[in-house]
Amino acid sequence: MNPIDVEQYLADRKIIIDRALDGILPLPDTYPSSIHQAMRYSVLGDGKRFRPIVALAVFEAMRGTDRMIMQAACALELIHAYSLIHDDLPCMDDDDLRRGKPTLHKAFNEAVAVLAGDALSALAFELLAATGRPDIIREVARAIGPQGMVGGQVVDIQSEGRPFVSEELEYIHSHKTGALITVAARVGAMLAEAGSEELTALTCYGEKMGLAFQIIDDVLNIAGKKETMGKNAGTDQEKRKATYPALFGVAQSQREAQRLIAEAEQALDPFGSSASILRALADFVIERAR
Ligand code: GRG
Repeated sequence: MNPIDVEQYLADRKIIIDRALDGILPLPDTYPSSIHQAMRYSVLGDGKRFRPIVALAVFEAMRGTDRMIMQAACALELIHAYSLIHDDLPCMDDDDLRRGKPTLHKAFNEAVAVLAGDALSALAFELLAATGRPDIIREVARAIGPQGMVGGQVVDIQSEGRPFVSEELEYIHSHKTGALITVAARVGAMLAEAGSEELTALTCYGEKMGLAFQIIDDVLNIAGKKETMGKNAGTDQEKRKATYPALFGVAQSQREAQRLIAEAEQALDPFGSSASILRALADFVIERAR
């Protein structure tokens, strides 16, 4: 079998997802236009679309046929964009650069940024409702709520500038970032009607890969280039954030991410060659420079 060109795969998928997102987001001149312009500013353009790509790739590996998959995948990207907007606000990480351009509150203002996040969340759940699957709506709501993404962000903010232990760090990373990547894998599997053993294996894949994703995000914040990443580097150290490199150093953090990715790929063993693209996505997580 030919080796997978994962960069090409991601680029091809991004085009398809962006076309769908463009159709889903209200036109920029829809009244009140400032909020619709803000939503489009944050969602469209740069960004890897990793979460919807994971959902689509799992769905295809499980030979899913439900035509609502694209709506569900796009809902995950809207939620991700919402989390980035709020994460960048002055009351959170206070960043001025995201996806190679000024953060939303810099380009518009803080009120519009808060409201654009709220609006993207509402639109995401409208899309999820269109799947007709209350189980999927519940899964996503739980993954991003106080026991998921919001919970991780709360502990992240509270742990700034004070000593922290590895258990706390794992909690932050697996919740603020891992939960959405895990639920992306689960949504793809659930819409494809995967069996319970398959769902368990794909959940493990998502959890390990999601944790590794944030560890590499931490490493890139130290070792990455602002121009490549489209966001500022060095900010975690400035804010004395709870990160893997702060606790273990860069080299050990990379080894930990590699170990997690090996475990994520092990979880795919039962699927054989039908999960090749899922393995390639896992490898991308530790090889990425952005
Ligand atoms: C949205 C429910 C909800 C809650 C808001 C602000 C917040 C609570 C959570 C923050 C979560 C957050 C921003 C975690 C960081 C995740 C992360 C690694 C972002 C970067 O993801 P990439 O690299 O970015 O996929 P692109 O730009 O490629 O999409």
